[in-house]
Order: sequence, then C-alpha cells, then structure tokens
Amino acid sequence: MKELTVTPLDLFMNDVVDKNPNEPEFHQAVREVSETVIPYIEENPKYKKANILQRIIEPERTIIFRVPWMDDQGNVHVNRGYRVQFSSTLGPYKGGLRFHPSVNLGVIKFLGFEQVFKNALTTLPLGGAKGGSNFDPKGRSENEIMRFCQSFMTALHLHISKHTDVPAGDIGVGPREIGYLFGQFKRIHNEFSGILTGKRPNWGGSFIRLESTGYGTVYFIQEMLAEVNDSFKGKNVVVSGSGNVAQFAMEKASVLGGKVIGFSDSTGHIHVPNGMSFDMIEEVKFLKNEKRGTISELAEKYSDTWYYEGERVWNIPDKVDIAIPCATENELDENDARKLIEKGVRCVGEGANMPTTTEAMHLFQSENILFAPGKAANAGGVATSGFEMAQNSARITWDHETVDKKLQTIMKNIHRQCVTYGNSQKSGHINYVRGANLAGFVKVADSMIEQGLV
Ligand code: NDP
Ligand code: 2IT
Repeated sequence: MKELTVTPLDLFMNDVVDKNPNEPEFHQAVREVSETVIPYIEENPKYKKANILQRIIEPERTIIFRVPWMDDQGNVHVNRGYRVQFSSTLGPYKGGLRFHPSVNLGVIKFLGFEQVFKNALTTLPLGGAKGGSNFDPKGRSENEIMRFCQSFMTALHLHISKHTDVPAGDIGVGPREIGYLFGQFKRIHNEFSGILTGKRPNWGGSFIRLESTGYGTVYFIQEMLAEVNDSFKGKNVVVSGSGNVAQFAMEKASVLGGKVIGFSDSTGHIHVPNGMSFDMIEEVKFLKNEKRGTISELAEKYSDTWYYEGERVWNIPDKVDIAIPCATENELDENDARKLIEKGVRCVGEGANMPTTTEAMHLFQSENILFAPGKAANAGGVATSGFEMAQNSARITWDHETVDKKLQTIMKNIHRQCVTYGNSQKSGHINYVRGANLAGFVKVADSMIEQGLV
C-alpha cells in the first residue's frame, strides 16, 4: 500500500487555513510563496530560528470600518471598508485601494501579502498594505462616488500619513477617486502632503504613474524575451481587461511591434484579427475612463472587430504568442492555460495580481513557458508610486522621460533579481516564480531579523 506522506508545506498550510478561515485567495497566495520558501528555510536555519514564515504571513494591523453614504435619491447605504497594514519592515505601509463588490477580508489580505514581496523587489523603501471596500462604483453618479470617497476617507484618515501608510488606486479606484479621497484628507488635516499616490500631475502626482503598471509589465516581458533572444516584434498579443493596467499594456506592446488581437472586460471579450490600431486603444481609454461603458460598443464602431459576450479572451481562435492577464485574480484557469498552450503561447506576464490559478501556473511551468508572476511583472505601478512619494517629499517634479527611464531601470533590476534567484543550473530555465518569491523573501526576512522581535 502506498504510504501517505504529509509534507512540511501541508502542515504549514493546514495551520494557515485553521487560523484564517474562509479566505481562499489568501490561502492561495500564501501557499504559492511557501512552496518556494519552505525548502529554502530548511537550508537556512536562521529563518527557522526566528520563525520568520509564521511572522511574515500575519498582518501587523488590520483595520475594518463602517462607510455610510447617501445616494442621489436620499437612500442611506452602508459598506465595509478595510485597510490591512501588512508589513512596515522596509518602509511605510504602501499599496492600493480596491472598490469592487467582491472585496472581503481574504481578498484584501491576499493583495496585502503579495504587496510585501512586490514592494521589496522594487528596491525602494516601501512596506506592504492593501485596502478597499465592497462598494460597487458601477452605475453610480459622480456625486455618489464623491460622497462615498469622502465617507471612506473620513474613517481612513485616522490610520494613514505620509510616514505611516500611503494608499493608491487599484480596481475601481483611479485618478477620479484618488482626487476625492485626497481632497477630503486635505480638508480634515489642513495639510497638503503626499498621503496618497496616483494623484493627477497638476496637484502632486507623478508623470507616468497612470501608465506605469501596464508599461512596466510590458518592459518586464521585454526583458524575459530578450533573455532568450526574442522580442515583441510581430508577435500576437492577448490582453485581458480594459482598465488602467490593460490600456497601457496594450499601448506599449503595440509600440514595441506586437499585434494586440484580443482584450476584454467583465461582460465579454473583443477579437481584432488584424490587431488594434492606436486609434482603437485611445477609444478604449475614452470608453472606460470617461464614458464608463462596456466594450461591446467598440465592435459596433470598428469593422472586422468581433464581440463575444460572457466569454474569456483566452478563447480567441488565432495563434497567441504572448498573454498578458490584466483584469483580476483567478481569471486564467487550467482549461484556459491548456487552450493557450495549444495556440502556441510562449510567454505569460501577469499585469493583474494572481490572475493565474495555481494549477494553470504549474501547467505553464511544466511546459517551460516563460511565466512572470504579478509581484515581479506588475511592480512598475507601485515603483512609480515610490517615485511620486520621493518627488512629493522633495517638492519637485521629474519630467516624463526621467520617470519612464527610472521605471525601465527598476523593471530591469527586478528581472535581474528573478534571474539570480530563479535560474536553475540543471535545466538552464529561469523559474520566475521562484526567483521573485525568494528575492522578495530574503530582503524582507533579513530586515525583520535585523529589526528584532517586533
Ligand atoms: P481597473 O478597475 O482600471 O480595470 C479592471 C479591469 O478588469 C476592467 O476591465 C474590469 O472590467 C475587469 N474586471 C475587474 N474585475 C473583474 C471580474 N471580477 N471579472 C472580470 N473582469 C473583471 O483596474 P486596474 O487596471 O487598476 O487593475 C487590474 C488588475 O491589476 C488588478 O488585479 C489590480 O490589482 C492589478 N494591479 C493594478 C495596479 C495599478 O496601479 N492600478 C498595480 C498593480 C497591479 P469592467 O470594466 O467591466 O469592470
Ligand atoms: O497592486 C498594486 O501594486 C497596486 N495596486 C499599486 C499600489 C501602489 O501603492 O501604487
């Protein structure tokens, strides 16, 4: 009879699940990091002695608050607000705010946990955090959005400052929401300071912050391709989502010679067999950022452009060379991965946070497909937030070119760290998941030990 073996990873995860019930996304994120880190800890007893893994998965502080607000008809609503201040080891807590009906404690914890390692990889002095609310901005008027943001900040302002915790945007939180949140903090504190990033450049924001996550993801993929003497030129690219990250990933991939043949939103996907024009990319920005409509409208406007309601973009019939998931967690499962492999995919770069399920990730890895996890590939957004903080502290403004150059340097540096820690001497293949997890872990864990048992 085959003996059932319980691995150290199983034992550890049983404990994590017991202590954090009903938080499947958090379990998934912790398991993915622990898979890499536990064998490394076995080889490096100083981490075991300091009980680092158990400490690193426990947020330093979790804040949950009531957000009451009134709609345009005078009805009273109440939502739940969160801020999980995960780690201040490397700097002030830093990470975005998400407004989406799917937000709950487990989702915010998974995002905060990922942020700790991602921010470590940027090389900037940033701790990790995440926050948000289960508020659904869809269909809400400008005034309703403003009232919600003001109420949210009225509760959150007690817990943030430019030295303590600096939130930014994420799903459902863009420059419009950051503006209302910033205005309310300024009014309460009578203070104009960099307490949020993702501000508009006219009032303290950094150039390129809006573009940085999408651009950074494409710069990272460019580095992975260069490592195997390849490039975006002439490649078929599929991007999921059509929000902030997706828009600028499409743009930069096209600038570098890629042909973007598909993208999506929460209603379905669009297939553009001849590739998106720059005019169409601008139209997506207008549709999503100003008009706030659904992508089905684009198929009506452009010829040879097809809309498929309710279907994931990984279903498009053409050959796919590069896939860039930029919408949300677990949007690319094992079935989707199999389809992409059949279509010839060579490279997958996560613009979103944990968009690939664990099974799909393992499948890509087993097929030796270049796979970049979000904590490395999408770190350009928070890195540029770090630049925004630096500019705010110094009361200066760097121009577009300066910020873009710094962003490219950071993405190259993150890629190097992944190669250093993820290069397998045996196969010659680079495991970017292992590389990103270990490089981030070592930096945070060593710093925790140096700062004592706090
Ligand atoms: P946006 O709100 O600008 O866009 C989100 C996009 O994803 C939209 O196209 C939206 O469709 C789609 N989407 C969202 N939720 C779902 C869902 N449950 N099912 C299907 N589609 C969905 O967000 P961002 O572009 O800022 O964020 C996208 C991803 O990138 C997230 O994972 C985020 O955490 C990550 N990220 C963002 C950074 C940033 O700086 N903004 C930095 C690093 C990572 P629809 O328009 O129909 O709602
Ligand atoms: O997931 C992320 O890295 C973000 N949403 C950006 C965080 C930030 O502080 O800029």
